Amino acid sequence: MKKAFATTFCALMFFSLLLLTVGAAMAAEPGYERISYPTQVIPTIDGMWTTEDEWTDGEVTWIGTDVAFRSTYDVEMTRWIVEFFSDTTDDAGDMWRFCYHPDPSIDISYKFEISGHDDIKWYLGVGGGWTELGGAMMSWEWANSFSASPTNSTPHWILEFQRLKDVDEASATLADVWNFYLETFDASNPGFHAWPPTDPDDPEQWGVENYSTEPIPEGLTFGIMVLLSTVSVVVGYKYFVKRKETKTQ
Ligand SMILES: [Ca+2]
Ligand SMILES: [Ca+2]
Repeated sequence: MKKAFATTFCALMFFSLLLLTVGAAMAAEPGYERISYPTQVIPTIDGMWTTEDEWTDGEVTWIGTDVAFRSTYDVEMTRWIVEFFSDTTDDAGDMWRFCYHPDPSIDISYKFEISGHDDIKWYLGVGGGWTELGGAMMSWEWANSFSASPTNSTPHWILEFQRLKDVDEASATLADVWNFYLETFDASNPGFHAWPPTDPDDPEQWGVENYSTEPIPEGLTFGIMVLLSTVSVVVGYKYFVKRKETKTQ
């Protein structure tokens, strides 16, 4: 069993190094690298946990204790849920903001701002400036609601969104690894909640959105408050392997 464990650990370390190597393709904020796991349950984009297991296939990334978000990917989509636990008020000035730089090889970014929970604007960024884009967003779908969830029984604001990976009428195709920024704002309780807590106008200060080809390890599916580093994935997998070994004894 020790040999099997050592082999698994070495394999995970090698896999982790691969992730780090791929993730270094574009400059990013140090220490902000997260992982999307393959979609196990295709979510309904309705702005809430539609079923108890809808998002247990995505690892949790926390912004302090106020916000948590998860993501998954598959051949068609990248899919996301954001929960703003401390926002329990409906204000016209509330805002969700997310930005991404889809491909390290091109100088194009996108920014989305949802204000007052019903008005979305999206922007094209080139060389540090933003230009608002008009028209429908055929490749994006989003919804938010004021709901309780399996993670918190107190109703709070929840956002779900998803993006087609390869079909987009107006934006670039997603690379395997890309830079990402997320920010939430509660007008009743102003404060800066962002991942990373950096400049939303500078893609090289955003985090790295990486991926794993393996389903999420069991030990990472619920309630673990970790920053998603490569080390945390290795530790999580060790926990998973240990539990599996215990079950078979
Ligand atoms: Ca849902
Ligand atoms: Ca609010």
